[in-house]
Formats: sequence, C-alpha cells, structure tokens
Amino acid sequence: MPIDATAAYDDGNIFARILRGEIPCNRVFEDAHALAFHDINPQAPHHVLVIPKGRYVSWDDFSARADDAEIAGFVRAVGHVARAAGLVAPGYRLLANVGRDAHQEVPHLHVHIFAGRPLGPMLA
Ligand code: IU
Repeated sequence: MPIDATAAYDDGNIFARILRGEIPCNRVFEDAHALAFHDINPQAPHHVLVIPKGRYVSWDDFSARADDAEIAGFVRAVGHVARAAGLVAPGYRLLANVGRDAHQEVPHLHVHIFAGRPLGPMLA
C-alpha cells in the first residue's frame, strides 16, 4: 500500500524499528548518518537499501529539512556502500520512491541500490 509522502513521520514504521534495533536486518554498513541493509525481497542479485538515521518520511522531506551535514553524510554513505561492494565498474542503479504514484511503501527515506545484472533502460 503506497504511503502519503506529505504525512507526518511515523515512529512505528518498520525502518524506524530497524534503526532502534527492535527488528533485525542484514546489515552491510552503518555510520553516524546512515544504515544499509539487504532488501528482504530483492529485485536484482544485489539489492541494498540505504536509510538515513534521522526521521525523514521521503527524499522530499529529507532534502527540505535535513541539515547539510546529514545530507552530505547520507550521500557519501550511499556512494561508499556501492564502492565497497565493487559496483562502480559493472554499474548500479539508485532509486528513491516518493509517495503514492511512485509506490513508496515504507514511510522512512530509503535509497535502493540495484546491481548484479544488466538492469535495462530506465523505467518510465
Ligand atoms: P519502496 O521504495 O517503499 O516501495 O520499497 C520498500 C522496500 O523495502 C521494498 O523493496 C521491500 O522489499 C523492502 N522491505 C525490507 O527490506 N524489509 C522490510 O521489512 C519491509 C520492506 I516491510
């Protein structure tokens, strides 16, 4: 069920619970700004989600409200996760769904990293 990206942040969302350690994840990276873990329903051989540690509903919320250190830390974390997995040479795709029409399902910003096979042209 897609979320309303204009709604207030819900501290009960599944990624908030993962960040609090209430639910386990298959973690690949963590620092002060971000946590990265394998998607439970991978859509590519390599499918990792990177989430900021702050309470942001979506990319829209994050880009509007996060301070520069959070933004820089998160962007660098996404790049680091991809580099550390050796994805730069073969290539990878980043995706952040925002709201209903993009079918965002979890109301905490997450950037998908897809890789491990030719991904084809960008979806419309
Ligand atoms: P979306 O961009 O909000 O549509 O993507 C949500 C992703 O979160 C989706 O790929 C799910 O498989 C993934 N996910 C997860 O990794 N762990 C969970 O507990 C839940 C969803 I719920």
